[in-house]
Amino acid sequence: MNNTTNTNYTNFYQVKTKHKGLLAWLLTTDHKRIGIMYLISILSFFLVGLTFAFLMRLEMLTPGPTIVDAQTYNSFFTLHGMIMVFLFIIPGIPAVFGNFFLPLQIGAEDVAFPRLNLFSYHLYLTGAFLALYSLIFQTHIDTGWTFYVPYSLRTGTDVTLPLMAAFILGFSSILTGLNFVTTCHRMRVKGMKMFEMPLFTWALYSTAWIQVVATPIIGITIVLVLLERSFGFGIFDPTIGGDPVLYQHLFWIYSHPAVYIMAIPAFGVISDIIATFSRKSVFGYKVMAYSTIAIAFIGYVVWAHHMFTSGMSDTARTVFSFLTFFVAIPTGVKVFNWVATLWRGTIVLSSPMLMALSAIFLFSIGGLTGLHLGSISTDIHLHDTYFVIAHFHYVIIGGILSMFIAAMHFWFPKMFGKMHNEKVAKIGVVLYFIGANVLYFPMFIMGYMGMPRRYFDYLPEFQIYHVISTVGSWILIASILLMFTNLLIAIFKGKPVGSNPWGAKTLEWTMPSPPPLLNFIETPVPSHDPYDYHGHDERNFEDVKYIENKENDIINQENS
Ligand code: HEM
Ligand SMILES: [Cu+2]
Repeated sequence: MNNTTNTNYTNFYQVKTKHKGLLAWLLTTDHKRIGIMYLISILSFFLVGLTFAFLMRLEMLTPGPTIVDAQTYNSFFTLHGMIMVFLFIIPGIPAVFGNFFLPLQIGAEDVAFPRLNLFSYHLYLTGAFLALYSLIFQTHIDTGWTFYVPYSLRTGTDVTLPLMAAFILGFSSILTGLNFVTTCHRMRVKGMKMFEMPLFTWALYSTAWIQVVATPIIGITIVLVLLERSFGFGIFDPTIGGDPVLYQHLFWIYSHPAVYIMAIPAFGVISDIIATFSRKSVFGYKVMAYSTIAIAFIGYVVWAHHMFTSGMSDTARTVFSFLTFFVAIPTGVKVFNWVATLWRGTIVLSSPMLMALSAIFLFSIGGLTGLHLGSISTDIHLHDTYFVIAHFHYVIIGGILSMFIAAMHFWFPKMFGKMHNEKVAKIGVVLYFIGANVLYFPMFIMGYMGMPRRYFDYLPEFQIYHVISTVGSWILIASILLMFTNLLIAIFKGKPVGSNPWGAKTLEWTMPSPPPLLNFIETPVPSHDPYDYHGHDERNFEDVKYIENKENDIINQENS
């Protein structure tokens, strides 16, 4: 393999379009640039959400007011939850790494609808700025990220702008989903079958269907809340004949499938990383692809497990409890097949691999404690306590944010043509693992003892757990900032690398780093095993003269 440096051809950073400077980015239709723009935007909002997380944990160091009053604390968890869910983790892996790598993994020159893709990003930015405007200039929303009625109909804080922001962000998600479904069906290189796409691509495909089918429901629900607030139609408000439980059904009919919009892409990243650093193809590839689809499907029919204390009938609760246990089967298949892939593999403990291994462990704790909440008898005791907070943060921090960070480290050399300091990255991963457990495990105990969520005050017997948890939040946040800083430094000072520093075997690693503007100058030859691409194409990209001429032709066409 000839690891040429990346100076011999036009990579997508160097493209000369009719626009200059910032406009060359904001008006680009290149999927790689759109991926990078999402990365910058999403990480900026993640840091805002993280700041609220830090402040919340600081407040919880002592009973009663520590740094803020109760009303401000209500806004902290609402803004933290809203920003983290709608501006970070739902767009998350698909918007950044899906945009950058989906076409590269299937041998395509771009997504099916490049201009629509740019429009989706502009919608994301519009929604984000609406949320930011409300954050800076309006009285901070205090309803919780679930915007439950009737309180969200009555609160004097600003609900309208955050709801409109969520509505617009929903459209960005739907259009991205539409783009990715069509891209997987229509843009695969000639001869590549659906069951020859890597599992990350399968994960994006399944997620895209949830984005398209589930997101409109939260859109409608938000419109109904805004109409009810303005005109009092009596849809949700019980004092005028409305039904607040109807709102909960509509909200969770979207928001439970939405947790799979968050989780499934992370599963795809785990599969590609485990295969790369076990030096093996994924065990049970086809079953893994089917289990991704199965999780997406079953995820539609479990939503009411969030409402076991809402007064539902026993029959309905039993059905939803059973279906919730059912979704554990395809999820268990994934964990089993990841471990089976490791079995007798040649394990390389790189930072992405270390994070993937920690994710399998932490996510399993999150998943298994989901069964405590899925069984009616224990859920009645644990609902709305810190046990729930611990459960979904073990899933989110343990299995999803961790994989967003692992994806940043794994694909960094491909995106930027440079390598980061792996030693610092590994220290970051270990601190992340320790911080996450010290922060969230005490919350399981507090929840079992009855500590309610969303309370800014508590009884003295909970203080020791809150103190430990807050110290954990400092370790976790420090680890995240360490890893981000390490990568930021590497963008400017990292050691240049060739096309495949990890020795990975999916298609994107056969091309130069960063990739050429046009992606594939030579049409790649599809491989039956998506994790066995090294034999084929690599040499084509060394034909620099040919690449440059071809590119200049196209750039001139574009500028003419
Ligand atoms: C990394 C550091 C983080 C820390 C220290 C943290 C801490 C917390 C705490 C303490 C609460 C409970 C507040 C309460 O009920 O009193 C909370 C709620 C929440 N967190 Fe996090 N969190 C973090 C990251 C995240 C991420 C990455 C996400 C999602 C992507 C997230 C989503 C949520 C949501 C949805 C809530 C519920 C908010 C509500 O009750 O309305 N968190 N977080
Ligand atoms: Cu759920």
